[in-house]
Amino acid sequence: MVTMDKKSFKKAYVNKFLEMHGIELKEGTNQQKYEALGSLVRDYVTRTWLRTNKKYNKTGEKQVYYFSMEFLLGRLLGDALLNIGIRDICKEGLAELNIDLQELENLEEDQGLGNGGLGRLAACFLDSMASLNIPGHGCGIRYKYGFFEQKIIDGKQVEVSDDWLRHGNVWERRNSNKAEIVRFGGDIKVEERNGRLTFVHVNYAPVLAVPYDTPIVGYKNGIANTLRLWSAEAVSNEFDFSSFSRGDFLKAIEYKNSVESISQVLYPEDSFYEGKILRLKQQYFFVSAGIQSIIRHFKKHGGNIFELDDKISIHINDTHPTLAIPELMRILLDEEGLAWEDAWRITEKTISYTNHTILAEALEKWPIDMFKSLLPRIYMIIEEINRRYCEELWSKFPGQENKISRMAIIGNGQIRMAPLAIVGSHSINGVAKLHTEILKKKEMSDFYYLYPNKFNNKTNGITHRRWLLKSNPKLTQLLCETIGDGFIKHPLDLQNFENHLNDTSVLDRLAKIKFENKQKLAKIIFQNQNISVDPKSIFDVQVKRIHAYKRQTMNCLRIMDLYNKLIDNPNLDIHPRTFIFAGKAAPGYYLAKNTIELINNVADKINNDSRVNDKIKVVFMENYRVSLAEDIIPGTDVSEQISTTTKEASGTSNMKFMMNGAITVATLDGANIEIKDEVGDDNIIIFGLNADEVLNYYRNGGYSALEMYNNDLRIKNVLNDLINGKYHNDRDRFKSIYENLITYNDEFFVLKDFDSYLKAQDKIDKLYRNKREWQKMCGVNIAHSGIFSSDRTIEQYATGIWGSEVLYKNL
Ligand code: 26V
Repeated sequence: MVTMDKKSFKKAYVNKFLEMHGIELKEGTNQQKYEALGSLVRDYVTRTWLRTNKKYNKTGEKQVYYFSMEFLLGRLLGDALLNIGIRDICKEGLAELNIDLQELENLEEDQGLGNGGLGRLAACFLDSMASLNIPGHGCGIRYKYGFFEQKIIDGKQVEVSDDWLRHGNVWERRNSNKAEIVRFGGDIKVEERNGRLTFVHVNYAPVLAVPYDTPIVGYKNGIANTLRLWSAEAVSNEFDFSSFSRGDFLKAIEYKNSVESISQVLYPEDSFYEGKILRLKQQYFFVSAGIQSIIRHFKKHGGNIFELDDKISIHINDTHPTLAIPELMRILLDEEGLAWEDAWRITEKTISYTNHTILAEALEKWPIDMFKSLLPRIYMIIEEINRRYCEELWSKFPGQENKISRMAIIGNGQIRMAPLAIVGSHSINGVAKLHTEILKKKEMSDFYYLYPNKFNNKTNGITHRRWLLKSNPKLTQLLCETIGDGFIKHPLDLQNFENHLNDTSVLDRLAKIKFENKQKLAKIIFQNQNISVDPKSIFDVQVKRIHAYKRQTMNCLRIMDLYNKLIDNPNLDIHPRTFIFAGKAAPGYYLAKNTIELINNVADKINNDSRVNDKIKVVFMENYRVSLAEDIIPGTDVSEQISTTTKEASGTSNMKFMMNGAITVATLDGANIEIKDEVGDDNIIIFGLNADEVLNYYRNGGYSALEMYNNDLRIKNVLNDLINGKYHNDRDRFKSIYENLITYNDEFFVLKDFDSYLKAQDKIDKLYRNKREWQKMCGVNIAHSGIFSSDRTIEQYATGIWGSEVLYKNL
C-alpha cells in the first residue's frame, strides 16, 4: 500500500514525464503519458517488491511456484493502481492535469500470453496469492508474440500476430544476471566417480534462459510477488559449445534462430494436441530454467536439500509443465548426488498437479524417438520412474497386463504425460465438483484406485478485484454503500447484500447501474463493429473460445429459429434482445472457424432486415481478450453457459457474469452446478441433458440426430437454412456444420438439447418482463458470488495442497 496525496502524486507525475520524454506534459502524446504513468507506478511497486523479497529471504517461509505455459494477465496498470490503493488519487490528479485515466489505461497492450480459461485462471491465482500474503510466484514463458489478434474480414476470422512488446513493457525487469543454461540433445556418458555411477551430459546444444520478472501486487497489503517469464537466447560467442564448429557463420545464425524460436510464439491451440517438437522444447525450456533457478536460490539462502519439500511447493498447471518431475529428479540425482529413493520422496512431496480437461484430444503424449534425442537424460529418468512404477503395478495387479499397459507412463512408442504427472505428484485436483468426480470415476479411475488419497477437488475462482472492483466500479460503489467495504477483503460478506433486496431504492440503483454499463457496452459495439444496439433490449452474451463442445452453434441455431418465428409472426410478443458473441477459434480448427462465419452471416442478414430489427440484433465482437471481457461482462443481462454436460471442466466466465449480476442459462456442467447450488433453482435457468444421460448415450448409444431432425419442424427448418442459400450464396458454405449435426450424429447433443434450450430462453423472456423479480434475481446472484472469489480457491490450495500458512485469514 502506498500512501500519498494528490498533490505529491501530481508533482511526481509531471517530473516523471519530463524526465522520461524531455518535453512538457502538454506537448506529449497519450502514449507518452501512459508510459510515464506506468513507469511511475512501477517505481512505487518496486519498493514494495524489494521489501517483500527481503522479508521472504529473512523468514524462510515456504515458497510456492505456479508453473504454467500460460499467464493471461491482460492489462496491469489499472490493477496495480487499485491494489496499491492510489487509483482515486491518480484519477483525480490526472483529471486536474486534463488527462483522462481511462484513456491512458486503454492504451496499454493486453498481456495475452494465454489461450483462455487455463491461462486466465493462472493470472487470477497470482492476484489472490499476493493478496492473501502467500509467497506464491509464477513461472512461465515470455512469448515474443502472444495469442493472435483476431480480425473479422468478410465474416471470417483472420489471424494477425500479436506484437505486444512493440512499445516496450514497463512492468517487466530483465534479469540477465539470473540467466540459466538449458541443455538440449547430445549424449549421456556414464562414469564412475567415487564408487558411484554418474551421468554426464556431453555434446549438448545449450540455450540461455533469461528471466523477465514482473511484480504481482497484493491488495493494499504491501506485498509484491514475482511472475518470472523466461526468454530463450543464444549463448554468447564466448561460450565454448561443441555442437558446431567455430567460425561457421551460417550454422551459427541457424543455431541462433532455432534457439530464439523457442520463446517466439504461444501455441494458439487449446484442445487439440499435436506432438510438435517446438512445443516440447518450450516445455522443457521453462521448466528446466525455473527449477534450476529455484534450487539455486534455495541453496544460496542456506536451504538444506533434504528439506526442500518443507520449503518449496511446485504446482503444475495441467500436464504442460510435467517435465518438472524428471527435471527435479535430475538435479537431485546428478547435481546434488542424492540416492534415488530420497530424490523421489522429495520430488513427489514437492510437486502437485491440476487437471483442466477431460477431452481426449488434449492429452499430451510424446513419441519416444523425438523425446529421447531431444532430452536424453530426462528420458533415462522417466524410463526408471516407469520401471519402478510398473513394478508396483505388477505387485498390486498381478496378471492384469491390459490394465498395467493402460496405466504405464511409457507405452505404444509414446511417453504419456498425465500418468507421469499423477505418479510424480502428491496431489491431483480437478477444477469443479463434477469434473473431479468424472476424473475419479471415469477418466482416471485406475489411478484413483491406486492412489485414492492423492485426488481432490478445488473448484475454480476468479479475482473479484479485477472482475468486480476494477471492471464494475458503479456496482462496487453500491455494494460499499449498502453492505460496507468488508467484502473486498472477505468476499463471502457479499451475502449481506441479500438483506437489501427488498429495498426498492437499491433495486432501482441496481437496474440503473446495469443500464449504464449496457450503454457503455453499446457505445463500444458501435465503435468497434459499427452496429447500433438498444441498451433497453436484453443483452444475451456468449463469450469464450469457439469450440464444438461449448455449442455456439446451438445458440446460433436458436437465433435462426427466432428469426423464422418473427418473420412468420411479426407480432410475436417478445422483449427485444441483442445477441452478443465473441471468441477466437484455433487457426487450424475448421469447424470452429466455420461457426464464426455462420454467426457473422446470420448477424448480417438479421441486422439488415427491417422487419425484425426492433426485436433482435446479432453482434460478433472482434478480438475477444481480457480487456474486452472487462467491458462486456458488467453490461450483460444473460450469461450463456451451454456446454454439453461433462465437457466443460469448470468454466470461469460463468462466475464473472454472476458476480456482475447476470442471470445464467446453463447446463448442469462444470461449476454451473455449484453456481446453482449457491443461488438456488429460482435464480438460474437450467436446461438440457444431465451428466448421467450424456454418459449413458456415450457408453450405450441410442441417440439419433436424424430422428430429432425428422420430428421437430423447427430443427428441420434451421438445419435446412444452413444449406439452402439463406445465409450464404454458396450453399456448401456451412455444410461442415450441417454434416456434423446430421451425418456424424451430433456428437455434442445440440439437437437433443434444442427444445429444452428454447424453453429456457422463453423463461428468460418472461422473467425479464417482471422487472422487480429480475432485479432481485440479479441481486441474489451478486450476493452469492463471493464463494467464487479465487481467494477462496487459493486458500484451499494453500491449506489443502501446498501446506503454506495463510497469514491473512480472509474467509
Ligand atoms: C491444452 C492444450 C492441448 C494441447 C495443445 C496445447 C494446449 C494448450 C492449452 C491447453 C489447455 C486446455 C485446457 C483448458 O484451458 N481448460 C479450461 O480450464 C479452465 C480453468 O480450469 C476451465 O475453467 C475450463 O472449463 C477448461 O476448459
